[in-house]
Amino acid sequence: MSTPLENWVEESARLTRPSKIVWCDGSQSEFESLADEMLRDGTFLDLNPHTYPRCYLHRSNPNDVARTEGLTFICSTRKEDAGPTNNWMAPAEAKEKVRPLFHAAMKGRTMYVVPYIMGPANSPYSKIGVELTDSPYVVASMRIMSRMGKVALDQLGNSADFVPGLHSLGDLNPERRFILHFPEERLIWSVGSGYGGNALLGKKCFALRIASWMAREQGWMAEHMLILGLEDPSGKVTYMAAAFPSACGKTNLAMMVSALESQGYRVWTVGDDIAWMHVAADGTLRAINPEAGFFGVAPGTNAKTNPNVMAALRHDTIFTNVGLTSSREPWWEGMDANAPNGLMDWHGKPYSADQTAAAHPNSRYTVPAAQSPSISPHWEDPAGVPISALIFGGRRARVAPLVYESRDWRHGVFVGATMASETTAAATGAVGVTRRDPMAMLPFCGYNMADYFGHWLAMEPKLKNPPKIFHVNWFRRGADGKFLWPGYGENVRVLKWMLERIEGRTAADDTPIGFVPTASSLTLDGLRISRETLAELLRVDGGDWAEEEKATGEFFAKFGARLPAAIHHEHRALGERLSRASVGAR
Ligand code: OXD
Ligand code: MN
Repeated sequence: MSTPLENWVEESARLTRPSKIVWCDGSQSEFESLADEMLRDGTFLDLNPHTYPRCYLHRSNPNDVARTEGLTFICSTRKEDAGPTNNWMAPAEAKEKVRPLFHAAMKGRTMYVVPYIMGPANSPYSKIGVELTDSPYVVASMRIMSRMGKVALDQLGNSADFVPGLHSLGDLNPERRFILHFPEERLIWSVGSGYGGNALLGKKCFALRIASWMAREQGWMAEHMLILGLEDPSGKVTYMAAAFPSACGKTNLAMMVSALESQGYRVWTVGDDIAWMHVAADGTLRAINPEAGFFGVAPGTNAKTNPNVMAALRHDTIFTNVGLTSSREPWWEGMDANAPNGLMDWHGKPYSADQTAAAHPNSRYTVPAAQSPSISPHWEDPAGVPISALIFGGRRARVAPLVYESRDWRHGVFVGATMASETTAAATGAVGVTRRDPMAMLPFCGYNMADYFGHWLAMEPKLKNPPKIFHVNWFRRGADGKFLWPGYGENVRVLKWMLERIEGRTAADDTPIGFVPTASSLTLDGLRISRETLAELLRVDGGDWAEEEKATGEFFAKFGARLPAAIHHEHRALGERLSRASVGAR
């Protein structure tokens, strides 16, 4: 008798017609033979074996360098279940349209069967997926990003309890590229792209889009959040999870080297992108990192912005679309001041200084999480880590202060739902376009976001001590357009304030938007920051917030009657607090 997995592999092979089927075991020797094959056909280039042992460079097709949100669909039976912020296709229509693209797509190629676990092996919170792919680069990347191979197959046994994902590079033509999610069947189809977020199906497709749907049904949370532990001088570690839209420094925060290390405050990394959070029997919220590696943006990464990852990626790392130096080392903008002589760009052409970039702005490193010096001793704890704070953040030149604490869980959900980030013209410091990105889940929520807010609200009664919810903004600018806050390792000062709020040990001002630190409650010793700068960082501007309140109302209107009443209520309450404060100020 064949197993459900064998049946599906067979059915998919009938459709895609590979010349060979290989079941991956995840071993080092399997990886080495895949790497050799990729070195032979040019998919991989080897890097300097002395300075970057067992590291490879992959150059993708130039039309395939990023997630393609416009080609990403939620295929729920009812359109309203996908909601106004997702692309939608009816399941039957989607299959009819995309099945022909899979037809004989693997002819002359190998189909790899890639079983994987999202989450630590043997955790009750982990889940199994199986990806069928014709890309050896995807196989090699999945081996870093998940617990892949025999370990997953052993855990699965004969069960049908896995998320199937069918992936083919197709012809890499964006006209024939589709990333489809069938949440009711828990099925993923991806064709026409080899890029990480489109092709490593465990990551955004399963661990966020499909998992968010499952999490709502099953009463847990699948979030686009890093997880870190803040150690205090007594050795106690408090865990926090944080959601930021892209380009807000999530990986850097998760892997931060603390500026307060001499005072005994240190940051441990549990995860840099995704958190699966469950309510444990004791009523605490426990988080696991479903991934096993970091798929991080390379440009801007250097010894100052992220020393831990710079140390991690010196061996056993795959680089994608970065530059290559004459000594066969990876290079990208922001790694050091000047491009070295003899540099090749990400296309493999000699780099010249009048070019915009040697590395693609979305070039990446794929590195095992365990290689980071900051990795938490508990990062693979099957029970997860207990979460005491949830943090939302965005890039706001104005409006949001450095940090504030929500009044309670419900207000915190509202704060997450109103999250936004700006594109700024950095050179002039001009304020750019604000993109609403609730909980940083806009591109990743597998269902109607109004229901998603409802799900967040519904978690509260299940939690004995709901985590405090904070909002941060490292990106506020002064009148001269310059950033007011130094960021990076100094952000630990803000985490320390949160810790003291959690422990009820520090002061805050009660403002219309929530609790903002008093000027003396932040630990600022060793940091040169003027009283005026600090005041500006913490200022809640009535005019800016009145505009913000209006803009969030317009965003919420998209969801119509499906928006939970509690979100309306919080929106109204904010408006009332703001008008009371402005009357008081007159
Ligand atoms: C993202 C990523 O795009 O993590 O958010 O790659
Ligand atoms: Mn992400």
